Amino acid sequence: MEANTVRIDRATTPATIAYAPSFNVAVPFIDRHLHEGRGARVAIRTRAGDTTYAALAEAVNRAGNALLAAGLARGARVMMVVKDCPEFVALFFGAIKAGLVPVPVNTLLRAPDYCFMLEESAAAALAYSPEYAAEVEAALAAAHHRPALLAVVGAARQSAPALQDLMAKAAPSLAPAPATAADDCFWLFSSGSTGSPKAAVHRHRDMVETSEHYGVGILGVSERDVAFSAAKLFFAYGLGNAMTFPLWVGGQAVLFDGRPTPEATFDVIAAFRPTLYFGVPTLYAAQLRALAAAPRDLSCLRACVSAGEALPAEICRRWRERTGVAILDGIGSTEALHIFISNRLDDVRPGSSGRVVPGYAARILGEDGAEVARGASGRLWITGESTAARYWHNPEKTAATMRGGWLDTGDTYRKDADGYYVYCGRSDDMLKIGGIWCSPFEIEARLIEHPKVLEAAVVGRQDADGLTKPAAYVILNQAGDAGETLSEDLRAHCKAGLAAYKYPRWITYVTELPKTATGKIQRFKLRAAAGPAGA
Ligand code: 3UK
Repeated sequence: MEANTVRIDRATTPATIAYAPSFNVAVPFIDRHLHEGRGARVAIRTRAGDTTYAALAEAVNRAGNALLAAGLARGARVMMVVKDCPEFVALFFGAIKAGLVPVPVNTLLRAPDYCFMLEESAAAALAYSPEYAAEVEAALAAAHHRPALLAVVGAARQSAPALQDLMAKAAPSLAPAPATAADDCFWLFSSGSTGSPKAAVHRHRDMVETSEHYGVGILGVSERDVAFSAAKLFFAYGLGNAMTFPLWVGGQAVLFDGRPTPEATFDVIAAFRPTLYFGVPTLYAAQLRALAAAPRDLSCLRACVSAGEALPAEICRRWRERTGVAILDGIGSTEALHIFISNRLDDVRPGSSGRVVPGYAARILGEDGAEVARGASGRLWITGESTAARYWHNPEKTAATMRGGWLDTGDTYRKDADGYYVYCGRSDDMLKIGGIWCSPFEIEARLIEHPKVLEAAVVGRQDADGLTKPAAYVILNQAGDAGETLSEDLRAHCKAGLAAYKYPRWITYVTELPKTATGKIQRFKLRAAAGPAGA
């Protein structure tokens, strides 16, 4: 096979995918479209204008050359704190084409998070959008590691040149660095309940596998599709939705750099008329409320997708009733790269994650490690060709989570009599808030930093939409300080020190916390006390 090509046979289920022995994935995602005559076609649309496939391919080359010009060596990491924009795509694929490893990270984080990620990745380059300069530059000042290259995606700053200027000076053509389908390609950080985030190391083939098995196989994405994802590109979910899927089939991506409020997402849909829309349950719930107040025309959509956390059956039903379009709930993960169990266009079962996506296999294991009987719940393990090879520099976590090609999701699931998978909760204390990972330990640590707080415990509680949000139980140094004024202060304190979505929605003042003999907080007791819904 010719270098950097992939042969797909869609007559089989799942599709059969064969890679050339020499394979750099930037070529089939970007350059292939020029050979297939799509150069003049629009690849990316934004409020600022359109980018054709030809312009994108050149931007990819220029970004790759700009990184190489700074002396970056093969395999060096390029950390990206970049909003959704065409330069994100140029940097991501430019790095890959140049033999470097892009590491896009959550743009909602704070300086200490970025400081850790800089040191953990020993990033040789760091690119950031000016919107995040305060947190990123504070992280740079604190970090024990300094990238060789800093670049601002936008106007130059005192501390860093503009990526666009570096790209303008760089050569417009770039030969793909030699690689294979199984070589390291990019990283994505994933949070754990304790300790620091860990970087899942993905391979060149992983984006091809997700695009074929879920993108083409389940969604039927094609050249005619226009994809819009409210979930940003730095999430594995958004990366697939609005970058890899459309670019795989020669379709169009709509990139929106603002905050995905219901109004803003509806305005984007009205302006660009996407065929595919990707959201998270919290946003669908808010959008339903907005639609009840003022109807919007969503007739351009042929499918909606939800992931990140379980979609309550009621939201799924109400969305279809109101819009006429189904929401396909599916479960994916950073480690698997995208969705591996999903509902289908012609088969939506509200309250279920659907069935296994062809190309993946799933097992539900009991405490004894054996598969449970049909209908019983257990721990969900999955396998497929898109799963991360390992966590960076973390052999213990890798060994515990990735075994013989199987991945421990950490989720409890049951499979019903018809083969549909039903989510039953996490096997650990981790929370998903608006589809984004959130560790209760992190919120507790922040609360305890407040001078009035002695101890704190955080658990998930369901709101009126059936969606999980953090609830805090707090012991004060002086019980008399309790009250709504302090609660407001504690929420502000959390928003300032943590990614804003992590603040506790409910604060209850208590005089003791349930603990084990060894002093560990018994979160299950607090969860039981909190109960579901409302309050
Ligand atoms: C939870 C769900 C119930 C579940 C993701 C689509 O969410 C993604 O990746 P993350 O690494 O989190 C993975 C964990 O999130 N989860 C995700 N989707 C669902 N739980 N129903 C769902 N539909 O705990 C899972 O283990 O942030 C989602 C595509 C790519 C992704 N990375």
